[in-house]
Amino acid sequence: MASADALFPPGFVWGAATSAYQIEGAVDEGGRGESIWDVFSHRPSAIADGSTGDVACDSFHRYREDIALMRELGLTGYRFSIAWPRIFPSGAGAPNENGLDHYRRVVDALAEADIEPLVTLYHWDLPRSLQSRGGWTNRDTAARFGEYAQAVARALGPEVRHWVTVNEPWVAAYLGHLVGIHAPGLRDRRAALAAAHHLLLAHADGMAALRAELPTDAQAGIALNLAPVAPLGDTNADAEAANRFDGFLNRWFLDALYKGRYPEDMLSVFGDDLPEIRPNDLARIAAPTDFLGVNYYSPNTVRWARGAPMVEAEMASRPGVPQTAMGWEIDPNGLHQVLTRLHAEWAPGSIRITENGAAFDDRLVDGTVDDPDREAYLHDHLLAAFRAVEEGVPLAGYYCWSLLDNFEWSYGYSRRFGLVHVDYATQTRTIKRSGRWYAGVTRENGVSG
Ligand code: IFM
Repeated sequence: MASADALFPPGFVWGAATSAYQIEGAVDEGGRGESIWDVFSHRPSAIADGSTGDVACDSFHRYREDIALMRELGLTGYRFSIAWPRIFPSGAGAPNENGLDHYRRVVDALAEADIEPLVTLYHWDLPRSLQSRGGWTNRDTAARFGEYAQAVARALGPEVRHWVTVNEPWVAAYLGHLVGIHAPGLRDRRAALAAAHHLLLAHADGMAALRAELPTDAQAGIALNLAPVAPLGDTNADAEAANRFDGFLNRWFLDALYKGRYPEDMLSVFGDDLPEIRPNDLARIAAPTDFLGVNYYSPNTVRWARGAPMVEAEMASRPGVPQTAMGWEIDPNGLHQVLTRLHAEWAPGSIRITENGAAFDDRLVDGTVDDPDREAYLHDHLLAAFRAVEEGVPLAGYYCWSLLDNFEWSYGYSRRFGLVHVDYATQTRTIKRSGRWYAGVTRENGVSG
């Protein structure tokens, strides 16, 4: 790559992200208990290709090889998650030192490689035993999460400076409890709303535990999946549906976290289906954080759909807009919109793009993967992020989703997001063309225009 003309601020973190269930495998090792994803992925027809995360990328054993790849990519940051059931195999009691030791080793290896860890505590693998007590529909699960956060912070706190409590509460609540295509596979509006509130309470309890355990210079926050929402047509019905969808996806979480209240319009949309919200809940949820994690992939276009669950809106596609292999529209401007709106309306003190990337139908041919579409996607989204930085958005880091091809939830291994290709039969890793290109970005601290 020629030298960059979109140069990011000094010290900007260039990273890649993964999550435990998507890469680790080794589900029966080190005293790990079962998670809701072990149960769900083994259900017939739950996963498109019939696969599970039992082996995944085997990163539990191959983390040193993966960290060597990170070095080749020139990463300065790595976002990964802790498997809760490795630490609390049955959800409560004493923490499992074997599980903590695994992550101590990972963090030590990252330190040797001079790569800053960003640890996510909840990336969807709730211990099965907590699900049998109601999971996220039970308010008590937030308190269990607080204990888990405390145990992990106590073990890794001196070395790990950056923490995410909960990843994408919207996805965990709605895909897991309303649409039923993620664990635990429920289809129940009240369960979904309860889960959404309790996941935010878990964030609150997690933040309190992190603050109590970590050195004062540690930084913690939450990661939200955010997107601009636009109506498909020019009718009032579509415009109102888009506003409700925006309330459901973006404003519900951001107003709670940054304004200490849920949006009035959405309180009336959800009505009596909301769970108990106690007087102090919102003040706890809005306790200050150090940064916001933004996961952005695509804008959302919606149209009014009478009777569609939750907000009477359904997703649509704009004709002629290119899409990734997920069927998600490619629109880098959406990232710029998300970042500038966040800065204007909720003003987080610091932002990290904790996920951004794309699935394409990659092919390994003669030992190489030529993926110009992913390179273009990343290039254009980085330029969009750079524009936001120039306009004053306090962006401190970017983590590409994902370091490796991995278990893409209900799609199994049929969707590839990695900078690094994984041959699942042999576990051979191959850096893709986009990975080589990203190594140039991390080296130059920027992109050329
Ligand atoms: O793979 C997921 C990740 O676990 C959470 N955010 C979106 C990614 C792509 O679907």
